[in-house]
Amino acid sequence: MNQTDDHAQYGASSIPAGDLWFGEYYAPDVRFALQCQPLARESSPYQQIDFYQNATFGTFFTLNGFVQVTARDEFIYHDMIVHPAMAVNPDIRRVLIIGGGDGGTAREVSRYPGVEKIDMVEIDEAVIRLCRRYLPQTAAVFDQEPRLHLTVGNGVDFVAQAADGAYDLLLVDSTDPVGPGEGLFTTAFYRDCYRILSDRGIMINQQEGAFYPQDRWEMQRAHKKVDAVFPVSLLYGFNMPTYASGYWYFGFASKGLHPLDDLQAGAWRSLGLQTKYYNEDIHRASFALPNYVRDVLRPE
Ligand code: AG3
Repeated sequence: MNQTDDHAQYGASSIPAGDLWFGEYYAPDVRFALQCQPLARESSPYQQIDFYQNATFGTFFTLNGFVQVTARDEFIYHDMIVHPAMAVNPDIRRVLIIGGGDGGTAREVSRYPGVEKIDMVEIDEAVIRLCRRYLPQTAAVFDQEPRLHLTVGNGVDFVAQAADGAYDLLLVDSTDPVGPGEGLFTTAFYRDCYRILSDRGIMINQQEGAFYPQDRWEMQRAHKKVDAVFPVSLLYGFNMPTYASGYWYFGFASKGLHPLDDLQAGAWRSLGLQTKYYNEDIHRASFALPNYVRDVLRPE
């Protein structure tokens, strides 16, 4: 199980201070661990939520024992979920974020003056509430951004009810396809995503890792389904120190726009946004996939 070591549950009096470790299993015999101070634990109707503090990575939280956000490396994930699509279509005005209850994705979208509305649907109010309290670095946007409309609800239903062509950009900032994130990895959901996007619309979705068997299998399943619905469907990767193997992927899907052929590098540069991970070279390079990842995606 992915959680704080059994022998080191917080609150247990026998634990010497400073010797508590959060561990996440990447495989039955492989575990990544962070020394931690517990900050909060809550079981919501959807998942178990834990917040911790680590000296190197700062505040971090896990859902069902899987690391979601750390203060130290969240900039990489949030740069990469937002900026590549914005650089391909600088005319994006209407954005829908599904999941992303920590606020990091909304924060990056909110940096674009041309964006007119940011709708966001997060299923778990507890994630939003706890991030507001413990992770203002990502969650402050909820109290600062007038273009943001936050709905606590089911993203699958929201997308099913949205009008055709209602959005220019969909950002699916989900957990893994087990638990509340499951419905966000189905063909029916991707069909609705296609339908509610404008002709120049883009969908970016969290698409797992390729190294460990469980992640690889989930990536393969997700990619197959997106690929069956969208004419353009590619993967791009980024270095994520606190996710399994240190490398993670997003899917780039669209009705026609190509992430490299249609890159508007000059237009994006002229916005003058300061980014700590994303740049034009990273944009291009992130779509280059190692052979073992290509093999994962190749239709049998
Ligand atoms: N969303 C979850 C990314 C996948 C985490 N999975 C894992 N560690 N196995 C992160 C939310 C950031 N806004």
